[in-house]
Amino acid sequence: MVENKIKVVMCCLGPETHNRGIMIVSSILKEEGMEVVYMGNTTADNAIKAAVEEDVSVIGVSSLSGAHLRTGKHLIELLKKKGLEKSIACVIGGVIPPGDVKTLKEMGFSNVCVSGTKRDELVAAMKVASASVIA
Ligand code: B12
Repeated sequence: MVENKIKVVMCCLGPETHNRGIMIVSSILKEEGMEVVYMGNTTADNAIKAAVEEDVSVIGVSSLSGAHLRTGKHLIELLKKKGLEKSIACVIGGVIPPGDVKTLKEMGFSNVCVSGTKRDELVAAMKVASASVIA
């Protein structure tokens, strides 16, 4: 059986200057056979528009500078406002304190990948997120 290729939008939301995380994770996902729509710094609105246009199942957000709760909340709220929360899953990663992981999951993130997350765990997080959406 041919497995459908997982397609992911990768972005940083807001004025995030840390781009090593998003570049490294994007490369890993590509090496693992996923299709990555690399957006770099963008807005939540543009990330969602790209996800719809490109028909992706997961939006991956990289956040290292500490704005993950604010930008994450805005992304999830916007996705819900557009009625897309069941067809696009969100995964966030970066420098995220352990105490915020639960908050982000309660907000609606399918998974949260903190510093030091291993390659296999990153790939698994994307696969689980992608499998959770309604095509
Ligand atoms: C290098 C660096 C910089 C460089 C960035 C260079 C670049 N082009 O990326 C420069 C010098 C520009 C910089 C600037 C700043 N930095 Co800086 N920086 C760092 C440093 C030392 C390393 C970050 C890095 O590149 N890591 C490499 C990545 C690959 O490692 P990683 O995070 O472990 O990545 C894993 C996970 O995060 C996850 N992941 C990451 N993204 C994603 C996305 C998805 C979808 C998934 C699934 C997983 C995932 O997977 C990766 C693999 O396991 C960290 C300290 C640290 N040790 O983290 C501080 C750090 C991130 N910086 C910090 C700060 C405060 C700043 C500044 C605000 C400083 C200032 N006052 O100007 C500015 C940022 C301004 C802004 N608005 O963005 C703080 C952030 C504090 C916080 N989060 O609460 C840190 C933690 C330092 C500290 N201990 O205080 N920084």
